[in-house]
Amino acid sequence: MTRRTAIATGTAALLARPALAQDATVHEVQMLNADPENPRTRMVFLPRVVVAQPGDTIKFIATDPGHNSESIEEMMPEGVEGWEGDINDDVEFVVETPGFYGYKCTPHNSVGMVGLVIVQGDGMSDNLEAAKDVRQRGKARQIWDEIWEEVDALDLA
Ligand SMILES: [Cu+2]
Repeated sequence: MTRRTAIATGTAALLARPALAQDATVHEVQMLNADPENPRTRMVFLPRVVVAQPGDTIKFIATDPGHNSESIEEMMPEGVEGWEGDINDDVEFVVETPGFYGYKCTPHNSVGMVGLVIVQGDGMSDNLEAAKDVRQRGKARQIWDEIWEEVDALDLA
């Protein structure tokens, strides 16, 4: 039993917290050397676009070796510090703030191993233009163009 659970037991005011945690979703994103459905597409996060709610967890899984997940500083909602996973390690991040969260695999950014988490809620679009305006290079630029097209096609209202 965790300390928080122990404290919450029998304390009515704190019982809302475990209930919230129960509703939260864990979104798994695999770090892969190739897309299983399209093996010619190398170095991918799968799925590369995740739509989440505040309180959800994004779990990056080191399915294949040689990858990590690191948030892109200029592509975080205001006030969000982000995350930096080590190579070959799973990393989890709990999203609290609505907005657009761009991230990359540090060694494979230039070959387009990037992804996006969208957290719905008030103020969601506040950093959308700023995230889109970040200058991308190489294959990453092409992949971000595809991702933003995907975002435009989603009904996120
Ligand atoms: Cu990688």
